[in-house]
Amino acid sequence: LQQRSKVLWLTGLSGSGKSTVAKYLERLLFTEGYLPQVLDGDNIRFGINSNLSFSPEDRLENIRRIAEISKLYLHSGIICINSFISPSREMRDLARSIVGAEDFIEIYINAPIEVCEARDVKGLYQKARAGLIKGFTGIDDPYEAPENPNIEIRTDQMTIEASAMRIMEHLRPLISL
Ligand code: GGZ
Repeated sequence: LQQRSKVLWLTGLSGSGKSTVAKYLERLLFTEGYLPQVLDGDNIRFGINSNLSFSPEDRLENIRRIAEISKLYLHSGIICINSFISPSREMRDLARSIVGAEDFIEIYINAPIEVCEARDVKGLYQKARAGLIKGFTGIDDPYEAPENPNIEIRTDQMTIEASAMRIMEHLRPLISL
């Protein structure tokens, strides 16, 4: 194996670009001969966590399980790229303590709420504004921005490619043997 492993934890609002950056970064890592794995709503919330809602308790349990899964990947040498809102510091601190702080890289995917709402890729902000979704992060549920992320990316000021490349540059010295 050509790599030391890490867990990359992407946090940010719905529509901030987390999953898109995660998938692009996965390709970059793969192209350079590393073994990455993206975890996001598509393979976790529709799979192992399909019994969880968006209540504060269930969001915490969502994050706890993802952190435990990430630890398994970490110990098998696979670079885990996680794309979850993880809206509170408590959740991200829990994830960090499960994974182990030395292997946990917190990445704030930051785009202003107005930008995320204007993108509204899945029409969820519109539904939240209309009251059809309750407790939507950034609308009627809080998002606590990281105070001291390892990396912060402004996706309203940078392309997806440039964002993924910045993360790659930060990561490369940490994972190459
Ligand atoms: C926030 C919600 C909600 C509520 C459904 N609040 O843009 P998306 O669709 O694909 O990303 C959002 C995703 C958030 O799931 P996470 O597992 O990342 O959340 S957390 O870390 O807080 O557990 C959105 C959709 O699910 N979604 N309802 N109420 N996002």
